[in-house]
Amino acid sequence: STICVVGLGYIGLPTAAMLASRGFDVIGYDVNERAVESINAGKPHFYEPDLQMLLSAAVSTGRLRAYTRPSEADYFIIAVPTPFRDGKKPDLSYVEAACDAIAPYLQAGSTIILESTSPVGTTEMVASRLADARPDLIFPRYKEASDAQIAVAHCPERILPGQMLRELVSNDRIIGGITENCSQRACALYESFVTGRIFTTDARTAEFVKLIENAYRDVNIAFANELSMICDRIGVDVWRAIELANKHPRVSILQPGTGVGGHCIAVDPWFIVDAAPDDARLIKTAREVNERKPDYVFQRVISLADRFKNPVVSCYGITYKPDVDDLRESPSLEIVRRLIQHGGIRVLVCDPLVKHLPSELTSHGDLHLVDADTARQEADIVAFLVGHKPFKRLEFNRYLHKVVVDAAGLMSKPADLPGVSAR
Ligand code: SAJ
Repeated sequence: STICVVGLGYIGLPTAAMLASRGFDVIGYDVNERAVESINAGKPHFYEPDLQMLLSAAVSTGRLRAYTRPSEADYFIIAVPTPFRDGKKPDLSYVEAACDAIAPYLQAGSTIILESTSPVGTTEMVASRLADARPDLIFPRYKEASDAQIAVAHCPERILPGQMLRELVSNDRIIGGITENCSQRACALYESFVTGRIFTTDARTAEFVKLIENAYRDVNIAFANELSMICDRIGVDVWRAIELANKHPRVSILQPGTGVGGHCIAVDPWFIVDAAPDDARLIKTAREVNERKPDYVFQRVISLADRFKNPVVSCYGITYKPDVDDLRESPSLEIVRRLIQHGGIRVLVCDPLVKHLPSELTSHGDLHLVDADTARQEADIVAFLVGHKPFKRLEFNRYLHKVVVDAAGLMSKPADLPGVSAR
């Protein structure tokens, strides 16, 4: 079969490369010319482990080609952004543009799969928008059995940045068709490469399931972040406390940090709040707790910095989470940004995963990327923001005489090391 992947970003590109490696004929479509060029040269336009290798193989065998226009295919997989604009409304313009772009290329037998995380009702919107554009084809109607020529289904992506290629294949998947037949037709594709289980449902349920997966994580991280702020106040090591609480067979608390970054977990819960503002109280509050956390960490650093005449603050880690190079919506980067804007502070950044600091920061500020030793030697205040693996091997004895804000729990000793429980 031929597959047209619409949107060659963080989800679309790994998906396209993986499908090509499985022998599908894959056409990638993206409006970004630079991304298309780089993909056709076999180079991903972002870092993800093993993607480079998979992509260059897919391109050199001719199984994957990228274009700035779609083309005819048996399957269309839509993987475009679905942002939440200005804290107000879900922005479905990329999905709408994707529909408008592929409509002329549909033919009897085409299956359209929306992978983008979407507010409930979006898959129905996709089906009716395409139906309007192509009155010559028979489209499925929601929950009605029909003799539709076209199938439309939602199959929300679930892959975790950092282990996308493995999760693309091994994760269980949810497929929600406009009709049962749509689900079955989408299933046929996913069955060919997914080793996890595939569950079918209706489109609205599938949309909601994806949203609650990320809201679940957000609420649970908010719980951990709230605990961390309470612990600062009462003088308890939150990391140790959580570790010990998690020894209970039915307790499994997540880790606090500088806040929740990335493009998904900080966005998707708003789709739920937007759909039911009076009822989604816990979900909304969790969002607010997590949104407040970068400011909370920033204020703690500032209150300590104020004790020094010309304070030097060394920030360890600026990515949105440990062990990735991704700076999108990073709460730790936000803290660095605010420290620079505050003025009067020399800010040093140590992040072994980041090659260059964003120009937005280096242009107007005294900001430097340094190694861990320099960061320690120069610092009046050390701020551990992200728990990258290399940081876990730092010699923390050398940091004991520094003023430390440890938002990543790097200096907290595990409770089950012999002897430390008496500390
Ligand atoms: N975080 C914490 N404490 C934790 C876990 C995470 O503070 O215990 C923070 C991270 O540092 C990061 C943010 O939360 O800033 C999100 O990180 P993440 O690893 O939880 O998730 P993402 O955004 O990288 O990917 C999520 C995943 N969703 C779930 O695990 C439910 C992934 O499976 C989805 O495919 C992805 O969102 C998506 O695209 O929706």
